[in-house]
Amino acid sequence: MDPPQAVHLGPRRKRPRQLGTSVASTPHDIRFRDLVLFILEKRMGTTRRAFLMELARRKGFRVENELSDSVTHIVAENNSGSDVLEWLQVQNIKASSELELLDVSWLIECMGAGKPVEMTGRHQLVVRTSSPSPALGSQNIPPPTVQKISQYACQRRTTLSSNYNQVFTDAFEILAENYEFRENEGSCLTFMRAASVLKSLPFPITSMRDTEGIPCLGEKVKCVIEGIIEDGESSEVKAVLDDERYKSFKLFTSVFGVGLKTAEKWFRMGFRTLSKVKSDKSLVFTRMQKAGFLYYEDLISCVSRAEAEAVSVLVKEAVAAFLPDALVTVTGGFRRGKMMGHDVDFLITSPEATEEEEQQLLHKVTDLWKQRGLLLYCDHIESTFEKFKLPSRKVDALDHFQKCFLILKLHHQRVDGDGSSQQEGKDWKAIRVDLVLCPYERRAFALLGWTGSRQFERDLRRYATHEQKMMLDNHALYDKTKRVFLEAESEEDIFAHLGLDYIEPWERNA
Ligand code: DCT
Ligand code: MG
Repeated sequence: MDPPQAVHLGPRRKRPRQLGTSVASTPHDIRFRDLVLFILEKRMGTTRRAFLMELARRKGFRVENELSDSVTHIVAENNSGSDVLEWLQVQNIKASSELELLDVSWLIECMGAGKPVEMTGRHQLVVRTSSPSPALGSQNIPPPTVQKISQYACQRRTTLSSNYNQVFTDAFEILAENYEFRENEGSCLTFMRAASVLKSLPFPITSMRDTEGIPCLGEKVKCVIEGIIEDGESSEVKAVLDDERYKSFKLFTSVFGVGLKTAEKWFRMGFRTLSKVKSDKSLVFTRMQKAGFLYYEDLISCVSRAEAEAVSVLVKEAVAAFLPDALVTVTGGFRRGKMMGHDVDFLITSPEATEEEEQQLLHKVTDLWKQRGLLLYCDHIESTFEKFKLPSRKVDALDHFQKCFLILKLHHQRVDGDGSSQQEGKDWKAIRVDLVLCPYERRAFALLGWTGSRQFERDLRRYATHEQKMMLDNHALYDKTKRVFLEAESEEDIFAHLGLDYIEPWERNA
């Protein structure tokens, strides 16, 4: 997880109210010239309309202030097709047969994708029949339901670029982390779910009214939202950031190999700084913690995308040296489009390898790096995978695939044309790398499981259990009603088995 940032809106800021009006005049380049949008204010409200207009323009859409003949798409919220036609009639405007009447869900999906998405039946507004309107085509599709935000992250699209509620989500993540440090699992989950749902909202919350109808926002959460709206900051979050225990746990768990148990122990022993911990003669450190201290500075400075790509080249070369047909895929945050990560995760699988070749691959790869002096830390976990084991019931269970947790030495890239030597002394950076190896026929489950985010994974499993009577983990999907394992060649197959719309990796940043 990325370290959450301090929440601060400055002293007693007034509610940011006139959202659209102040910014709507900024010119934007039009990228999609075939579409001319008009957003209906009726039942949507001025603020939300202004916000959506500005957002769409920023994403390269042409959006008209007034309805005119050039408009090709009308976007409405909480209106049926008949409502929109009635409104057009009152305005004395005749709807041409080319005019598309769409629910706001279409626009929101376009915003997520950064381009126009396909218009399907669930987006198109239908006209109540009795007087069939040839203008609107598709008569067989059911009327659009008002788009409800799902309580499951796997039914929401959460991209990185559009968190309009970061001031709230940062606050929730700090509170969740504090509850995690205090081993209060329930409250931790409450705030993580709240953060996750707000990350997917297509508008910023500016008043308590905006929270109506949004799932996962209980009383405790709403209290924090209210505090931030009114005071610009949360007093609870401030107290946590000042709390001795929180600060110590945050510091101690920033060391690779230090979990809650160790942090608790060091805190109880009265330690408050890492230098005091390191110099204490009575403490015994694990091999992992020793490496954690040794490469501390490198490991807390996050891995950039460029570094992840350089590591990817190293991994692909090494794997190909032993199993040329193996597929190597970057998973985790980088597959979801993140620019920074705390490590680089890889999934490796081979269609042709024998069981023995497969079992030896990761060992051969790490031996090669050891010979080349690139292996700073290595922990192999052997496979405990069994073909017919039912998927785990635990939402956070670790999988049974063979894997290794590594720290690799990544040499800095030479800058062309720059005659001077690299920075004084050290010309490399220590990078955390996870390699996971799975049987070829399980690659879709492993890929889905290792792509994350954690909240997305938790909700996929929760959804499978509670909505479909199925069991899902990183190895398999089991249908409890039919008592069969469902096979999958791709992530799309798994979503389809679960009856879910496909969510792209970059939309899984829940
Ligand atoms: N994962 C999981 N359950 C776990 C650990 C990991 O489902 N107990 C999945 C979810 C994300 C993926 O594996 C990679 O995990 P991390 O590297 O911890 O997360 P990340 O999303 O890649 O984020 P970061 O940028 O911090 O590495
Ligand atoms: Mg990762």
